[in-house]
Amino acid sequence: TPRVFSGIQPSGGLTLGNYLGAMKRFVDMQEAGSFETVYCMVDLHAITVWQDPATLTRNTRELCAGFLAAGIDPAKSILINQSQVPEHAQLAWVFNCVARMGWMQRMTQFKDKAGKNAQNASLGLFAYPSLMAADILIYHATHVPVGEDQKQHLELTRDIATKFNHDYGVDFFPITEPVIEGAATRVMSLRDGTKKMSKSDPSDMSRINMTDDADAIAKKIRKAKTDPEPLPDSLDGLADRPEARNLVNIYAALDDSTAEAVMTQFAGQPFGTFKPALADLAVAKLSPISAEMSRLMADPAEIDRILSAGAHRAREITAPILRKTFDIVGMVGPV
Ligand code: AQP
Repeated sequence: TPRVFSGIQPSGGLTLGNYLGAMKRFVDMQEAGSFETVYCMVDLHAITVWQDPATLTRNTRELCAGFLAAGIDPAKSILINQSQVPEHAQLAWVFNCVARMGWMQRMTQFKDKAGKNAQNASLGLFAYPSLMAADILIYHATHVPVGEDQKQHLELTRDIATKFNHDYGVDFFPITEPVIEGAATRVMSLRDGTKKMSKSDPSDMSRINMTDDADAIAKKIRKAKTDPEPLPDSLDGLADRPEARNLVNIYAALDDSTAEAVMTQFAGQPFGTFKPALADLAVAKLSPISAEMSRLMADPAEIDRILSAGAHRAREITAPILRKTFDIVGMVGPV
């Protein structure tokens, strides 16, 4: 069976963007059963930007609770924390020697995250896409469900696989396909319809956190930026209204529907009607997940046990692929 890999950083609390753009789709792929699914908390990626150690530990466990609460089943999927499967970082080193500086310099996420003072960004942040390529290819994964924002990194993963295969004259690493589909592959900030919803946005009002209670969710949706016009008659009328479009997309994704269907339901309605309906839907869908997350978080030892078991399963796949890579490169071994 073909294999799917995807990950989420424990760099803050989970947002609705991570849930709709990533986690919910991870669950769908697990349940579809046509892939072997590997899902990862990417703590090594998180530290490309400084993380308070105690907070990182907590965020990693909370993210694991989020995966489980959203429906990832460790009996069906391999669920791991990146640093507990050392082959990811080991393969990343090989890929650092395959990838070119110029490739990394073109990455828009690096430019966005490094900001004006790129000289002061960590070397890890610059090399981030090389580690991401290793995360995927250490499993020989062929399909990677991600949000729109990760498309460029996945193209780089393909470039690294192609160059490795070419440089060593092998057909070893597969060329992966991004899986970007659904109503909410890009959930935007509630304060600015042109910026993506993000864990690290300084404004908490810009995002819905998976741990927000019903009141917080309702308040954030009520205060979400919109324009004064009612919703138009059709989707075309939303073309220049990014904030309105975003709320329609969120509704559609939460309801497992399409933006077209939501427009049919709410055509011509004011936000005074649409926003409370969206808030009710969001609370109905998210509160069972957040309640389950708090239940799981009460027993961190159980979370650690699940992660440890996941790492053992993962290494049955990753250790042989790393050894074969080292053999191809000409490294003496095994130990
Ligand atoms: N707003 C979003 N809409 C749709 N998908 C999103 N993803 C993230 N934000 C949105 C998807 O979530 C997965 C994991 O992302 P990540 O944790 O690796 O980090 P990120 O993309 O950098 O997410 P954040 O929330 O913006 O984190 P920070 O603030 O730390 O950078 C990916 O599949 C991503 O596409």
